[in-house]
Amino acid sequence: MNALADQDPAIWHLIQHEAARQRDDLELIASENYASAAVMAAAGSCLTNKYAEGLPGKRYYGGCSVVDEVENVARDRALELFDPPGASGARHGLGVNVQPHSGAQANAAVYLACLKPGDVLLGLDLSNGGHLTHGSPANSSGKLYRAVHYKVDASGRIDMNAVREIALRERPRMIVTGASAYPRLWDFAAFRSIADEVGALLLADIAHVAGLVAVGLHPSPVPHCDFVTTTTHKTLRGPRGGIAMARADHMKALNSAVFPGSQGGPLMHIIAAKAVAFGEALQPTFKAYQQQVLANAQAMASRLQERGFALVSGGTDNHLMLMDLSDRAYSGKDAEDVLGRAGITVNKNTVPNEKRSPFITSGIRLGTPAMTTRGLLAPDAVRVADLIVEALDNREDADHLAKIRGEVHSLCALHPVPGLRAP
Ligand code: DSN
Repeated sequence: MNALADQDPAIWHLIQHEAARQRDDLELIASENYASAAVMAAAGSCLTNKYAEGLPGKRYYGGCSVVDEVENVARDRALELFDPPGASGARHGLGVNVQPHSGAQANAAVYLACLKPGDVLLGLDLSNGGHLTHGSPANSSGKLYRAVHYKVDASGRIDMNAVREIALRERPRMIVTGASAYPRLWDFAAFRSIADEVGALLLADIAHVAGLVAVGLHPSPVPHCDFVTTTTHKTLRGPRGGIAMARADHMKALNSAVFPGSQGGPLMHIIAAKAVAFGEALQPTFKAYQQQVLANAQAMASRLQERGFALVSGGTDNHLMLMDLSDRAYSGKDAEDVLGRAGITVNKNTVPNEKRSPFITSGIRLGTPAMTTRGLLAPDAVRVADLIVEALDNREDADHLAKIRGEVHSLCALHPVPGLRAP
């Protein structure tokens, strides 16, 4: 950082301000986390200088012997995490491409690998917790393919009978599981059975729950799916990025769809950082971390409900929850603003049967991965839930919000972010 401070103080100062924000405020955005200093060191390394189009051992540039090794380590560790040997010692034979720059790129590559324009894609509706890349008309997945959607039922859970009915009617070429805002477990075996019935391929986008899947705290899609994609930065706690995995018979098409199909040179510094993060996730401490992520989410969800707030689906099985503010006089956007003034960072989110625009919304999404990385425990999660309620109840009172912000900052100061140096 000294070189940056000397050469470009403007950017250096902005990075210091962002570091202070990340250190001082409480991060509850469910898709964010704090990468370790080791992950950030790899991401900030000289590997950023290297072009390496192609795959290890088969590149279009010279000088790739070192980055070949880096990419092989990343691939081996990813498979060790997501396709470890079972009780019999056998694996499911998955392949992995660690080059996608993001989860969206990973999904686009999967579609490119096995769909033709106009093919039917069935995914979870965006306003019911799905993701833009699962067939939203605003995304290439909804422009290139004929997207149809399943929704959650009145209880906020995916109704597999309804999914089957839609699949039988629409005959999708691909069914997509996964979400950005779904607090419950995915029944991948049930999706497999529907996919088989209609002759569809099955993709699991586990971007949100990848860390939980890696340690066995969420069912694994690997035995059931043709493709599995994930980001590497959410519960997995690595650098911003994506990976795409597939059964062996799809790997050639998937690799070509990543490069040259949809990307150019891989970001070797980020691939190195992914390898470091996968190495961290293979440590026993990572399972303890994920157990605490769940314990914190459950403590926070229970407390919010005790305090009279509705949660979509009535709780959570994973790292996130959705507060449903439909019955309140304020919107998700209002709540995001109020909590921001109290030092608590969240994002507004649509809820099922949303009546407001996606820019306003009737919900907020809360997640525990980042607060757990900084060492907060279940009693802290209960206190945070109380502070959220207190802030929302006193949303017009600037002094009260400032007082809550003080308590949030004190709590955060007691739990420094590993990887972010104190000022
Ligand atoms: N934007 C991510 C999230 O917040 O869930 C999904 O890509």
